[in-house]
Amino acid sequence: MRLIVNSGGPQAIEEWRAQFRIFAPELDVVGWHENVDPATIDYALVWAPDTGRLATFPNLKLIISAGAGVDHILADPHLPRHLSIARMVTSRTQTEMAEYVLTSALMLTRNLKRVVDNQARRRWEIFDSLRVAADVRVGIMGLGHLGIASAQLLSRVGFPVSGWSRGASKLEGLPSYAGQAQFNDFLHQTDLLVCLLPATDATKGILNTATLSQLPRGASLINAGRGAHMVEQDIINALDSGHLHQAVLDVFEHEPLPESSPLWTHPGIIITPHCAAIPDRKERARHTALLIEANECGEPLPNIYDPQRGY
Ligand code: NDP
Ligand code: OXD
Repeated sequence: MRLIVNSGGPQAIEEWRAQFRIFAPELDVVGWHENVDPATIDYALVWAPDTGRLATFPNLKLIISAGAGVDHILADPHLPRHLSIARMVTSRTQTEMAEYVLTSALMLTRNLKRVVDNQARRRWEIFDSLRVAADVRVGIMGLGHLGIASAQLLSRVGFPVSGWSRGASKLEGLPSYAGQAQFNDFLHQTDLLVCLLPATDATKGILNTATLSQLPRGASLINAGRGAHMVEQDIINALDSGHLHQAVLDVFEHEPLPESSPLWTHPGIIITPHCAAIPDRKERARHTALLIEANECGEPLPNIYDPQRGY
């Protein structure tokens, strides 16, 4: 059985092979850059495949996303639509994301960006009043694997947490809101908005002026969903007007974020380079091996992209 891997570039292929030797020694692992007979490919583990390449594998059985999102795969207009796409969501992905959101929430709560900027200017500034987690109501957009894990961790630390999703919530013991009808009610009671939505037609540009203006003045934002969720100029305008206090942004419309982007130098923005949750190759090889084994046995696979829902 043969797996083709497009994740981490040619320099990563030897590590992928080493990991698969542990978790699926029978698998023949080839790199995306290698010249192989397309008819011999059974499985593909991919991040952003070149347009049309997946369609050249006539015997492909399953596409496995190297990440939790699939937007980078769906972007291919020649994608073989009859094939299932498995999303890479592991317990490690959930832990990494939850800890990213917690770290960011605490940085925003304690105004750490301002402290670090002050250090660069040798400025000793004491803030009048300190906030603690219990003072900051966190609202999480998207209550899937990552939203729920983040909600649970933040809640354990003392943040009052609520969530918003498309359908009925799975947030046990915490307030939640559903659908467009309850969106504004959700925003009105949110001091720190966290976006962990998938990129779909319905969520594109959702972090815009209309949404942000429903938050209480002085609220903050964390976006670790996708860059496509943000109207970047609307976020800058909300920060400049003081309606939004600060933002931690991990994902961007164009990645890497271009050097010319005004987001880099905005005093109210902390930028991280799309690194909120990246399980290591060992974890992803282990998960991929389990998926392939289950698929070969005809068992149902977890976290399959649903084209009807769009995520
Ligand atoms: P899931 O599919 O498990 O959950 C998605 C959640 O979003 C669900 O609660 C769903 O609602 C909700 N949702 C979808 N569409 C809408 C809508 N139109 N309105 C309201 N709610 C909506 O996804 P994951 O938690 O596994 O991942 C979420 C996203 O996180 C990924 O798609 C990816 O973009 C991003 N990500 C970012 C990473 C990073 O490093 N920055 C790493 C990994 C993922 P319902 O519960 O009703 O279905
Ligand atoms: C993912 C990501 O989708 O890293 O896993 O963004």
